[in-house]
Amino acid sequence: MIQFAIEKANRVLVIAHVDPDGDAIGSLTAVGQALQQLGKRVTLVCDDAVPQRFHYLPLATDVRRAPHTDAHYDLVIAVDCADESRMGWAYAALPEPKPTLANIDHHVTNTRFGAFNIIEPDASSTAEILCRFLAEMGATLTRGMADSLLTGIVTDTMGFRTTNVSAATLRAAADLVDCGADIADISLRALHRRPHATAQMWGLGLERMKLQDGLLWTSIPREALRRAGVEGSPSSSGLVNFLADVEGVAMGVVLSEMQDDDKVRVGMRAVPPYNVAEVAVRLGGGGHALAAGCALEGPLDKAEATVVAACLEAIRRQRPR
Ligand SMILES: [Mn+2]
Repeated sequence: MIQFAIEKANRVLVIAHVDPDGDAIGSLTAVGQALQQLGKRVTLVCDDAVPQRFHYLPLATDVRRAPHTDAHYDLVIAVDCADESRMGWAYAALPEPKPTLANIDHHVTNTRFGAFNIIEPDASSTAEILCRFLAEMGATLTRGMADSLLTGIVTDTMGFRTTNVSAATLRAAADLVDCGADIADISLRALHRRPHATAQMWGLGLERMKLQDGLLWTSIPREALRRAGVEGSPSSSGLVNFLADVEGVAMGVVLSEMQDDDKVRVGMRAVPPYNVAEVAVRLGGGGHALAAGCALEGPLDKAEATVVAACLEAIRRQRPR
């Protein structure tokens, strides 16, 4: 039982996935608050920095980029990670033998890599799973935890409009609002406000978009970002959602070169009945039927050719007759 493992543990390491989104950070900080309430020593880690727009969440500015090297952790909890590699160096760099690993996630592609696996593919978000699980752990819901969990639900459901939003999702969200979470404020900060760099990235992406047989995609070179003075690696998730919303589109894709390594980040969205999860998995990534992603080796034009061929093939095969 995972509850027993948590009860027994003194030091707990909680890891959110690389390139974190609102569900990753919301879940990470909610588990952190709950564990602190239970008297545990907690370290929260994510390989990549917490995006500025989530800094209003409790513990968000305490999230580290790497575990403490001198600490002995009794338990590792991965949140919102579809497979082991999504935890990045935070887990890979832990010395052997590694601590017991618990895996809490809602991705249908989850590889069940933990000793404990709480995987609910029907849940809208990892945060939705945690609404129940944190109570089972013995934690009492606080305003801060409610803000974290509602941020996870609101962002992963794009404001309660994805196909996996159920009555259970809305009931869980209602409980969080009852506990004081401000849904309008969270929606504005976590979903709609975006940095200027992100708007610049959209500009570069929209300028380069191409349409073929129901696939609308764009590919953004590192050099273009640099010329435009864009700092860091702005999230492309808003742009890829926008592409998939265009009339007549079956799949939207954004490829972007990372600023700090040679990888090409690929975000994919599908419009029902199309499915991008299988394309992402085939390319070494993962995700959901309607939202998935992967990271490919460069150069950018080679990655683009691979992704475009895989998506066009999937669209042909999945097209309803
Ligand atoms: Mn998620």
